Amino acid sequence: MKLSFRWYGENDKISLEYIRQIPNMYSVVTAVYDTPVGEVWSRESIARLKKLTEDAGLAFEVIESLPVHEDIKLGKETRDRYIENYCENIRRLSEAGIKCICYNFMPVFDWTRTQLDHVLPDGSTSLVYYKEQVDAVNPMNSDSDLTLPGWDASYTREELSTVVAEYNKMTEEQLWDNLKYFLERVIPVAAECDVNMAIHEDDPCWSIFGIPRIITDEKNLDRFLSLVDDPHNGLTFCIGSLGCSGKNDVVKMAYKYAKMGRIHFAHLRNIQLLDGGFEERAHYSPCGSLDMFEIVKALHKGGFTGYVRPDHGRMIWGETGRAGYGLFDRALGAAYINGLFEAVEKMDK
Ligand SMILES: [Mn+2]
Repeated sequence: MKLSFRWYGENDKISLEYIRQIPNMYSVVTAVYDTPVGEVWSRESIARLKKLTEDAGLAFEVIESLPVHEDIKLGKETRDRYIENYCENIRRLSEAGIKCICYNFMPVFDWTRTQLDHVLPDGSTSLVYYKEQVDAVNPMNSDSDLTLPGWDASYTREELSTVVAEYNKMTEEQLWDNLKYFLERVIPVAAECDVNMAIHEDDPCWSIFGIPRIITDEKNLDRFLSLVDDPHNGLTFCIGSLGCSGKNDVVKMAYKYAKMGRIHFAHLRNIQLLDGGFEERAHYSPCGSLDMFEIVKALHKGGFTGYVRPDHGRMIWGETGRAGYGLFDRALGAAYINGLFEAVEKMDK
């Protein structure tokens, strides 16, 4: 496995120097943040990221994310222009040495949580999702003061209502059609450039506000992989996203998709399942509902050799900053991930 760490570019308060000091750190996972969604990333911006990263002694091989414009997900007539831009971004990133691109196909909301600083019993804080709080929010009601922390602030309340209404009219099958249309045009370009596309599961892995969500479980991941049956059409296997449904057998899926050679990137994080939702927890298995050892063992047994990053961490030791993306707890997670991989690899010998 190639250990990596998400870095939000030059505005990230966590320096590349600090990231490099985490044992076994191989690469950063980053993106161009100066360009609106759907437009082509400039070669200068890509080159700058590459130079900063490589000068710090880290590899520049993974992008998270290359976002998909809403018109593509909605299947609008304007989508072809955005898909052409998307393909151009793949070509440019490939020229710069990128080997893996993470993206998602979640309508509007991306990841959703109800609170970003929930205090855990040990005084650390983490992101949580309580279903009853989500159910109390109506994004269609423009008078409502209620809002959720992950919402895209670039939408006004009215714009949000409009786009949610558009998705409310859409069936899951239509969203599948739009995803297929996108993949059929993008994957051949990725294959030509030898870049692995890695879709991130919906987080959480169920429908919210009546909006379709499809990258949610084993049946749908099977369907996704068969839409374009090419190894470049693969997964970001995010165990925290899949694991928020107790119905997903994450250990089984880890082995199955690794064996198929379709996991290009793994997000490792632990969550505690609750009756009405979940809480993000420390990475160590006993702190949550996921058996991290069994998951890593399954990935290894399946022949996984891709990129791994500690996904969200808690805020600990007084650190402040971007929720889920502090240095300390993610570094602890990285050290734990190193230990698990070392153990399963040596047990094999
Ligand atoms: Mn993830």
